[in-house]
Parts: sequence; structure tokens; C-alpha cells
Amino acid sequence: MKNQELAKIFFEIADYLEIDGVSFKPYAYRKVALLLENYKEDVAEIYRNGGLKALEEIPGVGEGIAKGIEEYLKTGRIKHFEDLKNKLPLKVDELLKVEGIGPKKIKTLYQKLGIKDLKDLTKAVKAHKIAPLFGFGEKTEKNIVQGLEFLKQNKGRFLLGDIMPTVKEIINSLKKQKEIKEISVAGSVRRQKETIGDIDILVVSENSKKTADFFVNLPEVKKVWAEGLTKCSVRLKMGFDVDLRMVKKESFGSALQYFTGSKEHNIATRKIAITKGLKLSEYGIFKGNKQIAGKTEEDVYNVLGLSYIAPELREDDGEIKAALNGFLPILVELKDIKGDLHCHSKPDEARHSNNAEKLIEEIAQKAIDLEYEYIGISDHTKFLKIDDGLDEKGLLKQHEIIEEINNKLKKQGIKFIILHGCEANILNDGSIDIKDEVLEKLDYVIAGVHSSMKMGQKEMTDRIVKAMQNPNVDIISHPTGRLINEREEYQMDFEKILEVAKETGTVLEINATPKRLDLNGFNIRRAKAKGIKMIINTDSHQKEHLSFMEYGVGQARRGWAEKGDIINTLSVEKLLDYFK
Ligand code: DGT
Ligand code: CA
Ligand code: CA
Repeated sequence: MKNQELAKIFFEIADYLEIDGVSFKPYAYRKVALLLENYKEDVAEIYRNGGLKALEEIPGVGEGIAKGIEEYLKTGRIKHFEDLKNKLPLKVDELLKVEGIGPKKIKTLYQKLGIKDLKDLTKAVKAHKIAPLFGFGEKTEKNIVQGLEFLKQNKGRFLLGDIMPTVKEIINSLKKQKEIKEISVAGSVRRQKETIGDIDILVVSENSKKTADFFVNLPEVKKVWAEGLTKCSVRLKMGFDVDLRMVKKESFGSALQYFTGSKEHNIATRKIAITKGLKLSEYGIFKGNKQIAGKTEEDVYNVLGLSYIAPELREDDGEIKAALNGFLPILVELKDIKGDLHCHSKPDEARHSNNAEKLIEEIAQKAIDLEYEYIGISDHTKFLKIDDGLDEKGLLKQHEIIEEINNKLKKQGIKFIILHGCEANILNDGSIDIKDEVLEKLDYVIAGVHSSMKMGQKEMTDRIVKAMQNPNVDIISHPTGRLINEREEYQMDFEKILEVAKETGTVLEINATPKRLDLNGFNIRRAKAKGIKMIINTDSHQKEHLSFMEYGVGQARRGWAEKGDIINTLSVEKLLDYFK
């Protein structure tokens, strides 16, 4: 099917025409591109059966575009497109990603300064060549600097945790529209990938026009790329794009399956359909011309002879085979989580304040609201002076405070307990910065690397191994140290770490902070394969962060983790038993 390829080219032609200052035509190309993206019939077949005339019968396709399609089908290229690219040899999609730059500005930047791509643009802002240009000015230059910085940080992708609150808001406003009968997020968001290119939302609407209007006029929307009856696409003020697709009720399941991806997973499912003499597309599963499934995702998988595959597993990484053989894991869920053991109670504003008790009570209340059975307070310890780390004396004092609050809760008849731990530092030689006789008094001890992160592989491995061998250390926090798009993992022998964790029973953390997600799905799967226990913690530095738990659960699910692999699904008694 050449429809998608043609759609992509037409979108690009539209961008080039717009940069070139041609009016009206970009709109026409975009309209056809959108139509093709969702067109049921194969244009190649239409052309084979009815020639140029038949192409022109496709809505929105005039003579010029029809000839373009014909040319592409015959030669694999469109001369008009090649000419445009030669005339404006620019990396258009790259430049359009920069906040504060549109087609008009791209043209000026190219004509006046010869800027062709992000590298050129970066050089030009550094040399302050942008502000003096007519129609630009200091403010635009500053916006471009920020836009570039943002792109560099995100490499064009956004952290799942940064976008999720907005996604939920949009879904909620759409849900309130009476004409919307079904709705789901799809794409990488539904698969819980740690970073997101754009957001995909799918709806069944009884009034597509109304839904489209409502969507493109949402207050979060900054720019409308496209508004149609089957697809709308917008850029939000926060800087990322959302695609809304409106599909038929009887195709909702197959559309959801298709647009959830991943692409690789879809290729594999389509192959299975073919071996069964069926055709799988976003419109349904077809036997000849007859639709035999597509209303629900479950049906789609069942007709293919597969058990239902959770979105987080759909990466063509063994899930198809497992679904064929009935060996899919029963993944851990957010509702299985009974508590959070990595919570800091000393946020910036509270440093040196006497409000320790109040802050811990507030965290506990938040945890009670989340229907947890326990929460663990684990502040930094003394080696981290800038984080106001607690020394032995401070820890013992905190122990008393927590005991008092627990007594209060008991008196009030609230079935909830605050556990007391700490997040101690693994020093360069693998020793812990708090004396063992104090560590012993705590309910549990987390240890993590917070300094000298650039050690060589052997040193770093030995360092963490030694910490795990300390009988007082129960959990290793953010085990690989990576920060998404900012910092690589420590150099270490992770297989060795896993072996020792197995020997010592040390629990590895799945840190749910959006820029950490450490362990990530890949490493969680490795750990699970070795039978190592893990814990999903938020590493919250303010009580609102307790809601990060869902991202940790998402990674755990991407790592095929089941309830039994995750120790904070245990009751408090069993959890404390485990630490003993
Ligand atoms: P992202 O947006 O880069 O984080 O990743 P996705 O997976 O959300 O990708 P996106 O938004 O380009 O497309 C959404 C889903 O639609 C994708 O996961 C699978 C499906 N899809 C898109 N393009 C193709 C394609 O060319 N072939 C197939 N088989 N599926 C596609
Ligand atoms: Ca996407
Ligand atoms: Ca998309």
C-alpha cells in the first residue's frame, strides 16, 4: 500500500510550498495527505483499475496531484517534489521542530543567512545574527535560543511524566463531550514508553465535525496543523503535538490496536493474519471483503489465535510467541502497590525548619489518600551536605518523631503505618556513610550512589557489590544512575550486580521519577529473569511526587514484571519480614 508513503511526501511538499510562499496549494496537499493517511482503498489499485481519471475521483485530488500520484506509482519519485527540494535544500522537518520558527521565518533564514539545518541555526544564534534580521528582533532570537535548548534537552522527545498530566486533562475534557462514545490514548503513551514523540488519541464520535472543532479549540492548543473529519493534529502550548483520530465504532478495537503500535508489533500481528488467510488493518480483520473482527482489541487478538497482549509488551520482543503459547506474564498493576518506601521529608523550603513532624504527617496523609497501607520516610544522609543529609543523631531524632506520629495514628484508629528508613550514600570504597549500629535501628535502609559517578567499571562494580554485601542495606536506589537525555548509566558490570543481588537478597529499586525510570524496562526484565526482587519507589521530594508511582509501574510492566517480583505489593508484615 503506497498510501502512507504518498501521504508523507504530500505533507512535506506542503511544508516546502509554504516556505516558498505559495498560498493555497499547501492546504490542498495537506488535505490530500490527511485523506490518504486514512484512506481504505489502495491508491495503486485505484490507478491500476481506472487510471488517472479514477485518481481524480478521490475527494480533494485534482489533476495536478493525480499526476503526481501517477508519477510516483510509475517511477517512485515526484519531480515537482525533487525540484522543491533542490530549490530549498533545507532540513524542513528538523527546523520546524524549533519553537518560535514557522515556514516564513525558515525562508528568510535560508535566504539571508543560508541556514539549512539545526546546526546552521545554532551557529547563527551564537553569533547573534538573527535579531538584526527584518521581522525578527531580540525577542525572536531569544525564543529560538530557548527552542533550541529545549530540543537539545529532549532530543525532540518528551518525558512521559512531563506530558501525562496534560494528556489526562485533554482526555477528560473530551470524555465530557456527549457525542464521544469511546476514547483511548494510543501510541507510545499507551505503551508507557519512557519518552514520547507525540500523543495519539482515538475516539468514536457521533458528530465528527463537533469533536474536531472542540479539539482544535482546547485551551492547551497553540497551533492547528490539520483539522479534518477523521484526523486532527495540533501543537500544544507545552510544545508537543497531539493527533486525534476519529474512527468508526465497528473499527475502534482494530484502530486502537494499530495506533497503539509499536510498528514492529503491528508488522508481526499482520504477518500472523496473512498466514491465516486474513487481512488485518486499522479498519478490522477481514476475510475477503467481510469484516470478522475489529470492534474490540480482545477480538482482534483472539481471532489471530493470541491471548490479549498488554500494550506495554507490544514491542515485538517475545510477546507474540508468549501469547501464542499462553505464557504471557500477569503484569503488576498500580492497584497492587501497597506503599512507597523512597520519600524525602526534607524539601528545600523546609530545611532547618522545625516542621519535621508536620511535613511527615502531610506525606502520610497523601499516602492514605492513595489508599496505601504504609509509607517509608527515607531522607538523604550526612555525606550529602548540600541536601542537608541527616547524621546519626538526626536519624535517631527522626525515629522518635515517626514513632510519635504512628502512635497518634493508632489512637485515631487509622490502619496505616509510617516506616523509617534512609537513603544512605555508598561512598567510593563501598562503605556506607552512616554507622551500622544506627542503620540497624531503622526499618529498612536504601543505599545509593550520589557521588563520583564517573568511576571505572571495575571500581564502580566493586563499590556497589560491597554495599549490597552490608547486611543492613536492603535496597539499592536508582541502580544504574542514568538520567534520561542527560546522563549515561554508570560504567559497571550489571550482570555481576544482578548475581550479587541474588546472593544477598538485595532489592533493586525501580525509581519512578520521570527523568530516572531506573531500572528501566530492559533491565527490569533482566533482573526478573534472575529472580531478583524489585521495589517501585517514587523518590519523592515533595508529597505531590507520590503520584509518580504510575510511571514506575509502567516501566515494571514494560519489563514483564508480575506482582510477585515487586515487594511493595506485600503487606507491611511480610515486607518487614523480607527485610529481616
Ligand atoms: P512516538 O510518537 O515516536 O513516541 O511513537 P508512537 O509509537 O506513538 O508512533 P507514532 O505516533 O508515529 O504512531 C502511532 C502508532 O501508529 C505506532 O505505534 C504504530 C502505528 N503506525 C504509525 N505509522 C505506522 C506505519 O508506517 N506502519 C505500521 N505498521 N504502523 C504504524
Ligand atoms: Ca505517538
Ligand atoms: Ca502520532
